[in-house]
Amino acid sequence: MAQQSRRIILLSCVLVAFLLPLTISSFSNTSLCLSIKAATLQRKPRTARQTIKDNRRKTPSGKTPWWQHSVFYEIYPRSFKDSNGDGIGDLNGITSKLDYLAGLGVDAVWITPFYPSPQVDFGYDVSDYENIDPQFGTLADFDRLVAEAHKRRIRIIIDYVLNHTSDQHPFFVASRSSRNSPYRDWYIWHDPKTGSPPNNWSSSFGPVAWTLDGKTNQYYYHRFYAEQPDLNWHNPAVEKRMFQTVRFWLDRGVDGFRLDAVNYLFEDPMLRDNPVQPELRPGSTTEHLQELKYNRDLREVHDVLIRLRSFTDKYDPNRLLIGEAYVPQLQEMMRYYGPANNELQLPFNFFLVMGKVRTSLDAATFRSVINDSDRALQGRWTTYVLSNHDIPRAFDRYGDGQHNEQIAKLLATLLLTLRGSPFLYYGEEIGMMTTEPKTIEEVRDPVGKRYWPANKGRDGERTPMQWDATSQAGFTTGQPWLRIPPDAAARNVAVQAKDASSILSFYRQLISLRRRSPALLDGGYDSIGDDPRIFVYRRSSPTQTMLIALNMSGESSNLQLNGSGLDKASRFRVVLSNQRDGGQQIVKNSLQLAPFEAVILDTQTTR
Ligand SMILES: [Ca+2]
Ligand SMILES: [Ca+2]
Repeated sequence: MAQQSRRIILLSCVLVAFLLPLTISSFSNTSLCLSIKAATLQRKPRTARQTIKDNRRKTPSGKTPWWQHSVFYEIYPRSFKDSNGDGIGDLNGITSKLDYLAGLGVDAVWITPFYPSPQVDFGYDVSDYENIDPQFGTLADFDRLVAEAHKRRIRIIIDYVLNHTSDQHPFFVASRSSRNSPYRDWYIWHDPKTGSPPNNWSSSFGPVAWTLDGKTNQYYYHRFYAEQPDLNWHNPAVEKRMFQTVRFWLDRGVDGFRLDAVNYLFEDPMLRDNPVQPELRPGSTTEHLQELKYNRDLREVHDVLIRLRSFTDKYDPNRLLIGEAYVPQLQEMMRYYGPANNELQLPFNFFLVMGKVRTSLDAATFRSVINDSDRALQGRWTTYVLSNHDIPRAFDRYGDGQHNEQIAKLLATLLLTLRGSPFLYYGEEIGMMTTEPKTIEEVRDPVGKRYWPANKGRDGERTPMQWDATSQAGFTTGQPWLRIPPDAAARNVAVQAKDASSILSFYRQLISLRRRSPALLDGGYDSIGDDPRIFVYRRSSPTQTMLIALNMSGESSNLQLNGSGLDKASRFRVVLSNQRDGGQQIVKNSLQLAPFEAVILDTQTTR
């Protein structure tokens, strides 16, 4: 669950706050009978049987970690491929498509949560961290997925929700059963303040972050839904137990973790009120009515991340930690690398999906955001993301309705040639569109059900993968959990695989080019010039220089190649373009770019 979408729904939270109180039903009191897995966890022997051998490349500066050369691909498992006809995608479905992913050139797959869950927040409310929800398969299916992926040199990243559990997790069931429960202090409980919540903290999902539990007459804290109580990370037992789960999955061969909402792990123990700043920004919604001074990005978060990194490094330094922390400033993102680069290897960089650049295909805006990002990084490695399970697809956000195919290829060029690891979102490679539900009856995302019609939820960007032109797009033989988008008969993998000019073929060419280009893999980044229509940048390694020019306008525009400190090379070879045949054309001085043309020029061979 991403903070960005949490922000999006805030307005609707305000709207419905008075109509639909976020109360929770009372749960059964049989909690003491439940077994707590903490005490019974069996540690599996550590094994390297499933890991991929270190395949780091040599670079002049030494070995480069695998994730720095990897193309990542996010899979929303519910929507990728259904293997058993129940209409819901599953782990065996993913396994059946590994050859496709290998053919595309994907190096690592991030799978969003598949754990047992009441699905209040579609899997981000976990009721058992060491199992698979039956609708997605079994642990044996997971092991097979890892083994088959590794055979194809594809790494597996799983989602890990550290901030909160489901309210049906045995830890919370025990915690709420009694003030004297040994698990009471695993969550954040507090007495009412003269009949009111303990402080003014708001929830991302609307309005109040505290819910009163009638049985014990105390409030518990939940940054998100009331059904997602926050764990108390001040309690060392919580950290110990959650790290055990990390080991559980490392032992199963996972190559890394994407840590959900990781900047919310800690709260001020004194529970001080957040400063209220109604003027914080125009159009403010509940979250922005207060500065999250006492419940976001606290120093203690970094202490845990240092210990977690040490934990995974000790296990195997090739395992990766990626963190989801939507933060408003680049400087805050930088803190997640750690004071000695000893926290996350890859804090997510969301600055291409925040603010003006999120919807505006504009050269000056992209140049500014990417330059700022590159400056702040000071050489550290980053990620770039244009779409994910919480954000309407880039295809629609930037498409002008006339040149969408070319724009999709231009965006692909950007994503795969920047200095950072690209994260593709499933279906992006065929230009899948955001298809919102038309009626509330069609809505499946709990967010959309709760806040319709002010917020239609995130079903639109989670529609089933479009594999072929059959009636259910090859996604399922049954009834799909979400309607297949109407364009699936024409826009699908099977059709595009046969078409050399398709978006899919373009992604394949780009990924293949990136794989064999030292400049695109490891080179430095410099933005060039200030053309209002063409975003130009250079990627340079000691042995190769590539020039990337993206015409982000609907007008034909002239790219000046000489002068302007562009490059000393006088001749350039067009390696790849979304609108002309690459590979042969040699250009000098200048190049006329078609509307939304993207070109990659090689200056290596023509010096
Ligand atoms: Ca299924
Ligand atoms: Ca928390």
